[in-house]
Amino acid sequence: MDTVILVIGANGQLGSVLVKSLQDKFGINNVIASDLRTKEGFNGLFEIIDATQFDRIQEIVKTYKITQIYHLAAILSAKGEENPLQTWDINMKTMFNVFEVSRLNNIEKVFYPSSIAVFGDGADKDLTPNDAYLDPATVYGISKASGENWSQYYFLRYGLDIRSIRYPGVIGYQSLPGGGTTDYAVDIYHKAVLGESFNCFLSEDTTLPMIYMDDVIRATLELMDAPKESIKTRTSYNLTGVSFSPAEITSEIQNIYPDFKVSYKPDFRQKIANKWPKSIDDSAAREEWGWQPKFNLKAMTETMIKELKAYYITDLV
Ligand code: AKB
Repeated sequence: MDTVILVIGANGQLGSVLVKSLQDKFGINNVIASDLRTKEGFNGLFEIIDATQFDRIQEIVKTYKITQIYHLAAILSAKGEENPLQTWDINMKTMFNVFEVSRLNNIEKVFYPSSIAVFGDGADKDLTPNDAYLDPATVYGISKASGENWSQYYFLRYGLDIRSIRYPGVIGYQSLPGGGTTDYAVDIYHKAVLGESFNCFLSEDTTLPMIYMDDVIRATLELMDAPKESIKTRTSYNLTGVSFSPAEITSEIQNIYPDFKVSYKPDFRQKIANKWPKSIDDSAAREEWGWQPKFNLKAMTETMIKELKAYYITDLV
């Protein structure tokens, strides 16, 4: 049977890059991208799906004979705090719809992203272990901690093969994040390349776990490719690439743009970041399915700046 993949939330920061990689791997006609709105210039198969609508997901699954679903739609940590009950409703409803449609239609594999937002003060901040106590302080984090347990439940009760990674902050040049606490680490590169100064909403010493886009896409595909027997963790896997603070990323950027200036004005997002790990122990992912990050802060910075320069130059011509 051919692998036919549905990506829900395909227009987001990760979705837009992941869809391209899935198209390269499985063929453009075997990947159905979906989101609330179409995306200008998108190349491939696209369907409008509001994932709060069970029937719509089921219709697309049946029409295209979908075998795998990547459910990337969610309201993130910072945005989610604006309306906690609505965030809970959307994050949980979309998740249950995907899990139920998958169970009822014998979907082979489901990808459900979790986040470092599941951790709170009950977990060690340094090298946070995979099985740390989870006491998230944002509604996004609560929804993901709960979603991890539901993933495990669907696996144990129904045998649904759901796989999950706790994403750290994702940094890439191809797309912009929206509504997260780690978003500054993408914006800062754009400002540097545009020759502008940057005002950071986190304090200069706020260290958080992050990962470069190429690494996170590779991790996601490697996890989905791994033999079922090697997936021993059915809640979610810790995963990391690199940890740094705003001061450290600034100094790395200043190696390329010595005049780049950053000021600091912590806002409500500082409180969210203060609850999160500084670094992550991802040894379970390394041992169980061979995870190895490739990009450190220097390599990431050089690539981000090179790619954004090319992007802005093309855009300006
Ligand atoms: C956020 O900041 O909310 C996300 C995340 C770490 O899940 N980038």
